[in-house]
Amino acid sequence: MSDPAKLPILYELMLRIRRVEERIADLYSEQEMRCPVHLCIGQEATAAGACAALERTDHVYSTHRSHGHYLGKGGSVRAMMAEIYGKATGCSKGNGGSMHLVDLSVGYMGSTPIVGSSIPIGVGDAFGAVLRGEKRVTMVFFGEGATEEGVFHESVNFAVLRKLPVVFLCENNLYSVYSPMSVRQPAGREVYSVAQGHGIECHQGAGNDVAAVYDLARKAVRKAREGGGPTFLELKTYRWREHCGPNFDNDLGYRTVEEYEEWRKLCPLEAFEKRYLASGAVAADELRRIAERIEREVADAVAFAKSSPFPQEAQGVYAP
Ligand SMILES: Cc1ncc(C[n+]2csc(CCOP(=O)(O)OP(=O)(O)O)c2C)c(N)n1
Ligand SMILES: [Mg+2]
Repeated sequence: MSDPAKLPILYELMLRIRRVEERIADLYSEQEMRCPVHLCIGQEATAAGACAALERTDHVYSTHRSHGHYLGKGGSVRAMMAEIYGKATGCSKGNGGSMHLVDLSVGYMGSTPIVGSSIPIGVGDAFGAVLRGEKRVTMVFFGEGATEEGVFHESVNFAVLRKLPVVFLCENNLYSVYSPMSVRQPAGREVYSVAQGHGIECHQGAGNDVAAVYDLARKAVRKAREGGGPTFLELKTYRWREHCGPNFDNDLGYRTVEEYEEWRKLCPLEAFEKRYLASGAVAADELRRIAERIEREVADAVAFAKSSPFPQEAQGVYAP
């Protein structure tokens, strides 16, 4: 780990994502949240590690699986929860829901559920930053499924050609809905190797190791900021719950229980605690205080969301 002082914040970001999403899952059956939710439980380290390498003024683009990226970039727990409840106090004024979060004040430029669609928007944003002489870096999150879309290749090609300050961050959780890699891509071909064909610097890493993610992202962000151009990072991880919704779906048979259990053992939070408590890099007391603070935050956010009013009419999404 290149920056041990960052460890507590990495833990805090991961735990916040985990606990917020677990609360969403607990409350979902009340049917007060009327939007679909794509939970990233199990994948928290990619969002936390990558976003921690960014400045507040840097920009992030996200996908249908948006909560981790939003919270990682410093989005408000209250505003996200209220958005999922469809309330006027939500970060998208209650008109977006889980898949359309936005918070310009923290550089979270938006999430969209059309797979691959935010990639060219992020690249265009980076192009704009260069044209205006702004030192901003743009990080675009997407799943490995999005790399199967033409727009991904067009975007990477353009970013390489114009040496744009973009970090392409691919969260490879092995599945696109119920389809494993084996029915989508030739055996033995790594996702990053396809990106490499565009002449972009590529790295593959352990997506459940938050310190490893942070180190890879930090290098890529620094290079982008210094005018060195884009980087593609492929981070291997695994979603624990169903593709869409609060439940577990191992009974469906599209993946094996053995595979799930293997990845369950690679829990990013447990791995962090095991490693850094043992080494003395973080103190148990400090982690407990973080956990207590997050419990209070989550309870407060749910109460805030539930007690907030619904929007009067659908307005203000595109023009604040
Ligand atoms: C253009 C487009 N095609 C198909 C879908 C349906 N869809 C929604 S999420 C998803 C899976 C995407 O997989 P991946 O990019 O790996 O992200 P993950 O869900 O694994 O995080 C698909 C196919 C969509 N939303 N948009
Ligand atoms: Mg996937």
